[in-house]
Amino acid sequence: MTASAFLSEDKTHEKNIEDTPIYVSHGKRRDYEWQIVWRNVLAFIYLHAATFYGFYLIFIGKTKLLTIIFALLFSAMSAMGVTAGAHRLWAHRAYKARWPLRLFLALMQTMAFQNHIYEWVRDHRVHHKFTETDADPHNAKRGFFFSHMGWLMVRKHKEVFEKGASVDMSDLEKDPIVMFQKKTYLVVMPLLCFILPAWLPVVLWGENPWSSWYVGSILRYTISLHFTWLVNSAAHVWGNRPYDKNIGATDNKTVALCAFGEGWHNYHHVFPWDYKAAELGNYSTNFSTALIDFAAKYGLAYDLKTVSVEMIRKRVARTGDGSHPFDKKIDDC
Ligand code: ST9
Ligand code: ZN
Ligand code: ZN
Repeated sequence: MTASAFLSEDKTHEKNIEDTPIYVSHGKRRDYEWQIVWRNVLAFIYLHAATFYGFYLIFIGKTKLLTIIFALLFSAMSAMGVTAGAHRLWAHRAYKARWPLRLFLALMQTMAFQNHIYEWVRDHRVHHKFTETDADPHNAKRGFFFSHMGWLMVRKHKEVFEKGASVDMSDLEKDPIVMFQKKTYLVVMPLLCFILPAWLPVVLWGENPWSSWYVGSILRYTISLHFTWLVNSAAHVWGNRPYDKNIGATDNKTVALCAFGEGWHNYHHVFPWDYKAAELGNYSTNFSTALIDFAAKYGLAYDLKTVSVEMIRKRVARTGDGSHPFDKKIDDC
């Protein structure tokens, strides 16, 4: 049989190719070809080169200890804005917060420059609703690099827009603090995320401007981004699945430590409304819970939602991978 005869006989195959908008070409899906956003690529190249220079300034002793401590504290505060604020409060409504706490968290979240709350929450809700599908903005099925940071350097998959439109954002539209942050973000964010941390060390303890910029601003920001991104990459690959072995998200203690309690990601995907975003562990692996509990003590946070032990036990027995302490107790009997 000649090749042309073979093709003419294989009508179904031809039809499938024509009818299917997404096809495999040289082992790659066409709709996965990256439409690179060079502005972001260049920004990330600068951030990483400048971060290495920041490390160099530390290693050659050109940076004051106070600046390093300041960078750590600044990272921790901005992380709280993301974890306790954008994530647990605004994306998942896992607790309620009075306006002074919401204002504080919105300021901290602005210091973190991970997009304004509205955009952050929209992407995150879409991630939960369509996890590891084409509609997930950082679909872990597209590889570690894509889910870690690659997704911020390319145009989004069309399914993110199409299916993402079904996500209800009306609660955020009713929050004046969120909408004010959205409106003023392009002015306030650079001031809080880059200018303030570069300026304070210079005026407060006479740091040289180079160290202040490269360590206080840039290095601090880049490391915080990577720690956050680990939740989308590492905690969708490595770790245990004590609550649901059928999903990609994992419980990963290292990520929990780096991301202020957000690494218990298998639990979080199964019970996203729990304000602790974890079942086990203590404050040392979950600073964000410590902050919410502290705020609750003073009435600033309230209606904290969590999950009953019974419900967790049932879920572990039904879909867990056997790594939960409950399973170990059963084994011991
Ligand atoms: C960053 C975010 O790093 C990190 C998030 C991590 C989340 C982790 C979660 C885990 C828990 C928390 C852990 C915290 C730990 C903290 C520890 C710290 C020590 N649904 O986006 P556009 C529509 S950001 C529905 O421009 P393109 C919408 O109409 C880093 N609709 O798409 C939109 O218009 P508008 C810094 C959606 O053109 C329109 O499409 N930031 C959705 O494809 C266009 O949207 C950057 O690097 C949706 N989900 O561009 C900037 N999405 O907004 C990166 C979009 O007007 N971003 N639409 O309503 C960009 O430059 C672009 O977004 C792009 C895509 C190039 C990536
Ligand atoms: Zn996830
Ligand atoms: Zn979440």
